[in-house]
Amino acid sequence: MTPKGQTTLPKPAPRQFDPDVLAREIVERLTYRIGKDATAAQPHDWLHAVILAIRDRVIDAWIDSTHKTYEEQGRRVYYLSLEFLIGRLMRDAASNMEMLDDMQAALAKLGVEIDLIAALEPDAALGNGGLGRLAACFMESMATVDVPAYGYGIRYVNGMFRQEISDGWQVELPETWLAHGNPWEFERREASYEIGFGGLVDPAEGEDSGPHQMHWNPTERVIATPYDTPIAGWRGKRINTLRLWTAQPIDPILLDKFNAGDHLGALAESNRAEALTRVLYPADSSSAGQELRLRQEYFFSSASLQDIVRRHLQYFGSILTLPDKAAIQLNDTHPAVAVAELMRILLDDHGLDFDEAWDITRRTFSYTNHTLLPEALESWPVPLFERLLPRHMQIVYAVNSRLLAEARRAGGFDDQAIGTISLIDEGGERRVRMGNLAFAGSYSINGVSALHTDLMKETVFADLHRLYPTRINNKTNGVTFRRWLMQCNHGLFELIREAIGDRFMDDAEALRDLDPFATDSAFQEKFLAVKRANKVALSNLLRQRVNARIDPAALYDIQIKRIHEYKRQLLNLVETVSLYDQIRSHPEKDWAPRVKLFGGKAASSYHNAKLIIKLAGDVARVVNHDPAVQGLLKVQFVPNYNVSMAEVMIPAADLSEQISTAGMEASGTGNMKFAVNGALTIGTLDGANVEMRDHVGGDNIIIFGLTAQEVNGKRANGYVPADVIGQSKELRQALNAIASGVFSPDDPDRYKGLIDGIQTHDWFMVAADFDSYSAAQRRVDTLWADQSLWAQKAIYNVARMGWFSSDRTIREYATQIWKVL
Ligand code: 26Q
Repeated sequence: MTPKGQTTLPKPAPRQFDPDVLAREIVERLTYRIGKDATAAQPHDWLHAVILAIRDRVIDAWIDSTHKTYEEQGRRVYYLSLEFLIGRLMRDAASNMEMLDDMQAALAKLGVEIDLIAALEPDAALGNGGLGRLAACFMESMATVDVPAYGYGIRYVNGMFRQEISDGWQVELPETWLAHGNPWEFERREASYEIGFGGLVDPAEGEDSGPHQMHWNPTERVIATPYDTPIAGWRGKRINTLRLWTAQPIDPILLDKFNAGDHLGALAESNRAEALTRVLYPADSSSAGQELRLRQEYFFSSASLQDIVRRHLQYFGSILTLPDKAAIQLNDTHPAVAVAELMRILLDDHGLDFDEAWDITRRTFSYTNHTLLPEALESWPVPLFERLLPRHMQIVYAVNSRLLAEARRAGGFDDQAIGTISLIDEGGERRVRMGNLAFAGSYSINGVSALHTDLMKETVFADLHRLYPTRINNKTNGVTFRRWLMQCNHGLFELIREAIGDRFMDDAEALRDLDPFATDSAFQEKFLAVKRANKVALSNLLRQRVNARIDPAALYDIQIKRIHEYKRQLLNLVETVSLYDQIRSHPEKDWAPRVKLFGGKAASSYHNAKLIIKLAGDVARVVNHDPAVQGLLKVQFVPNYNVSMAEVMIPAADLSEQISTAGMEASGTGNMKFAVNGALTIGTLDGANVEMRDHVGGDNIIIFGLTAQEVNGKRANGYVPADVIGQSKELRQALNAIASGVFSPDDPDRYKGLIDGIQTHDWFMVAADFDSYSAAQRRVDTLWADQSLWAQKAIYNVARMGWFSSDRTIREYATQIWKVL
């Protein structure tokens, strides 16, 4: 590579921003890259050509960013995540490069409709839900606030499955997002690494080998090859890299086996390697402990660590300065094995002594926790861990003995406390606790909302927190306002600009300037008109997709997120059934016309979640066919909810359902997206809802239900759901209707088990919160009748949500954890 400043090659001419120039660039790419002329081009070809035209401009800025990072010689951030839920990139990149309007004009000159081709871009759905989407928002915000950062992950061939609904049941189908190629990515074969599994460990030989230096001889080796995607920050200020690894067999045809006639054996080896990066594991109700998942975690952690160390040595020469130049953020425990991998590299490859290696490791890593659910905390059976990663198992034991000795020295930790601090869970089958490993190996451990962070200190990490009281800190989540306001809600974006100018485009907190407009009736009307247009757009899409007819005049009440019992789609459905009952009993009351929309995927093995989807469809069928509630209540399950669907549904929402059992949703981020788009939230005091209430004001959010503390108290003090059910006629009727087969005449017992769970233990407090939720919904009805007041509250939400920009979150990480700004 030619170092900067000594280049003798001519630089490309600076690109112009002009529709005519752009149109020419698009046609050039169509001709010379795709090999077609404008008359032969199919819509997909146009999309490809447009992406290449945008990409080339991104690349100019990418190269500049790389030079800048190099010259600054500063600390870099490495964001390790098994998930990046990016969605589409075309509009995002064009908008951030400030060429979206010109692109639209250029395409118009060519007779191509930008919206039509934009819809052809597949979603990059390399994630399950909130955690993966947060990583995507963070990548964009890190580029925006000028943090030199690399995202590291896996290039899954099959990301999140496509959900079809067949006879009301979820069916999972593979999504082939790479079928037409991926014009955003660059293969970097020169940056490949070898990754080992299994085998034996011997003491290292050689005179100057340290006592901790070992030689690991894996039986199985695969190659990790990266694909780089540029991520453009707002106004193209900085372009960072998302580096995703793919697995390949060492020798694609294993010549010796092949020559020996064992063709199948050779292919089996190759399939085994490629299987590593084939599928994204679904977030399940529990961490199942699948061997392939641990292989994925190690594969990507090792490749990323080798890459980070290689880059560090290339730039800075000495491994000892790694913590000054690299901040590695672990997105949950999924990459926690990286802690042991860095130790292995320091001990075995660089010959450091143990304390020195541990000191470097603990100054390099920081860890974000995203869940308190005990069943979702990752742990691996010791025998599996040991067989796959024998050297790492030794390191875990060695770290553990020091950790426990430290706790004993500190005093105040009885055997039980020592047991919870240990990296090994000794209750039953011995398991490696990845949360404790990540905690022990990090200088910072953060939760994702104020409440969640407090609960971390009191529950899962109580004893580790006592031992290391300064490590846990809070970083409340945020979302990127470029994608989740400016791009997805063009109408609202323009309305805001017209009112308060452009400042909010660079500083989301400037949305506050909108506050005085909340009580301005002319502005309220414009706001409602924008909302109405967004509802019409959603209505049209749903007519086209699922042949649903939903009236844009009705209140759009939306719950979209992964299907999980703690998120309580079931509470919403039980309330829907109860409302249906009440409307039929009292048709004379002036009910607010409502459309209840549900969307979300269930993990394929999560029985109750799949049953909840089926129930939504069953309730929809009955309600939507009953003339008694025509025009007053409609229910629709929207299939295959994904990032692109969210971009249409969120701007169209009047009411956002954020109704998890208090204490169980770490943060939520959909809650934030709805509120900045002018929906009112009906929600519990859970996750970031608590802080949203503080920001938008208690009058502008509808809060109901038990607090986390009350949930805890009830669970501890022998809560009897039957008592609550006995006291609520509405609840009793709704539960009985569902359990007795009113909505499932073809299989009357279908929901017996589901409802039985509420009647017997009600772990998720559906019965306990029902009356409070139902009353809150009736307050919503009353408020809806006053459209001016409704608009006022909605506008206050838009004006006061600026703090929830992921730019703010990233600045906090950058200044308080990574120390890079
Ligand atoms: C673990 C082991 C094996 C297989 C899969 C998994 C796995 C995968 C994904 C476990 C969990 C996840 C995803 C978790 C997640 O999305 N958590 C959400 O993170 C958001 C961002 O912080 C929060 O807003 C949500 O509250 C939290 O639920």
